[in-house]
Amino acid sequence: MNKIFRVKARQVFDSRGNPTIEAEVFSNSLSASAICPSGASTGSFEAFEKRDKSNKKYLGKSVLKAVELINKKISKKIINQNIHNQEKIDSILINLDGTKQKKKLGANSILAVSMAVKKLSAKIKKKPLYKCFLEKKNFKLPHPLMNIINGGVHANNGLRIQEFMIRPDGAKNFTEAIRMCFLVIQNLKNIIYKKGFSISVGDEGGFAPMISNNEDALKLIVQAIKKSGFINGKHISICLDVAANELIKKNYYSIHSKKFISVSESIKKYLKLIKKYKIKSIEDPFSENDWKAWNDLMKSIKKVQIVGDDLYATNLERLKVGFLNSSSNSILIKLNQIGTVSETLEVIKFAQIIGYKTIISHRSGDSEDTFIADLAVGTNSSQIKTGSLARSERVAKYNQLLRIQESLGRKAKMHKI
Ligand code: 2PG
Ligand code: MG
Repeated sequence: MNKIFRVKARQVFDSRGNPTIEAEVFSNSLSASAICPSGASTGSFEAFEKRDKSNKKYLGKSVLKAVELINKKISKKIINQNIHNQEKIDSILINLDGTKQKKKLGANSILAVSMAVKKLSAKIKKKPLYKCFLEKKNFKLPHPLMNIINGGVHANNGLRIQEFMIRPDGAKNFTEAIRMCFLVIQNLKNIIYKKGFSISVGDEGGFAPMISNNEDALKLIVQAIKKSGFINGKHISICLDVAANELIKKNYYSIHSKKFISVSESIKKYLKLIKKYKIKSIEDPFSENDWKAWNDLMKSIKKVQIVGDDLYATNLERLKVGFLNSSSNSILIKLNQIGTVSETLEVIKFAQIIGYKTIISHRSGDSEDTFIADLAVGTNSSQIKTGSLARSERVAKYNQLLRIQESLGRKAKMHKI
C-alpha cells in the first residue's frame, strides 16, 4: 500500500509552444501528473534545464532525453518508495543526480516527478493539495500580482522593464481581488486600443503595446486604475519586475532608458518612479551578482517591497547571503529554479522565519498545471505572481484559487499586505 508502482513521463508543450515534460506517477490504483514550466529571463544560479540541443527536429528544444531518463533511470530508483515520503523521494532524486545545479538529470525531469509525487500523495489522502504543504489550518488567499503590461524579453516592444503589475491591496476577498484586476485590465485594453496600439498580449498575458518608455506604460496603468474607480496606491498598487539581469553592462544599467547609467543614478530614478507612480514592489531591481547595489537600494527606501528572483534563484544558500547583506525584504519562489518540492518548501520556511514575504511565481513558459495556486495557499504566502487575466495557462491558476476560496467557505480571508 502507498508504494509507487510506476512512473511514466512524456513530452508535452508549454504556453510558448516549446517542448516540456509531463511526469505521471502511479500508486494505489490512482495516478497524478505534473508539468514542468520554463523561464525566458533565467538567472545563472537556477537549476539546469535539460534539452536535446543537438536534436534538430525540434530546433534543439526537445526534452526527449530527459523523458527517457525518467522512464528508465528515475523510475527504477523510486518505484516501491512510499508515496507520502516526499522528502525521502526528493533526496533520492537529488542524490541520483549528484550535481549542484542538477545538470545530470536536469531539474525539469526531477521537478516534474517531485510535483507529481506530491499531487498523488494528496489524492491518496483524499485531501486538497493546498492542505498538504506547511500550513495546516489558517489558510488565507494570496494577493495576485497581475502582470498587465509585458516588456523585456517577454515581448518585442522594446520596453526596458519586463513586467508592469497591479496588486489589488484593497480587496476584502479573492473574488473581489480578481474583479478589481478584471476592471483595470478591461479599461486598460480600451485605453490602449483608443491610442491606436495593438491590444495583443505577451507571454504572460499582459498587453504588449509598441511603447518603449517605462513611464508611458506606467501612465497607461494609472489612467486605467482611475477609470476603474480606484485610487492608485490605495485600492490598487503598481508593482514592477525589472529583471535587471537583462539590462546590465559592466556595473552600468539601462533600466530607465537605453542609456547605461551607474547604480546610484539608477537608484535616484527608482526613487522618482516610486514617488510619482506610488510603486509598492520592485523585483530584481539590479543584477544577480550586484549585492552592493541591492543593499544601497534597501538603505535608500522605506516601505517598498524589494523582491529577489534571479538574485536568490529559490536557493537557500543564496537567500542566507542576501539576508546577511540586507539585500531585499521578499523572495520570489519558483519550483524549477531549485528543482524539488522539498527544497522549495525549505526555502519558503527559512524566508518566513527571517521575516521575508514569500511570493509564489509561475514561469513565462507555463502550462495548465495549477500546482502553484495550491502551493501559495498551503505555504502562507502573501502573494502569487501568475500573469494577467488572459491566456489559459495564467487564468487556470486564478480559477484554482477561486475554487480553493470556495472550499474554505465564507471565512476565507486574504493575507494582509
Ligand atoms: C520572472 C519570470 C516570471 P521568466 O522573471 O519573474 O514572470 O519570468 O519565467 O521568464 O524567468
Ligand atoms: Mg523576475
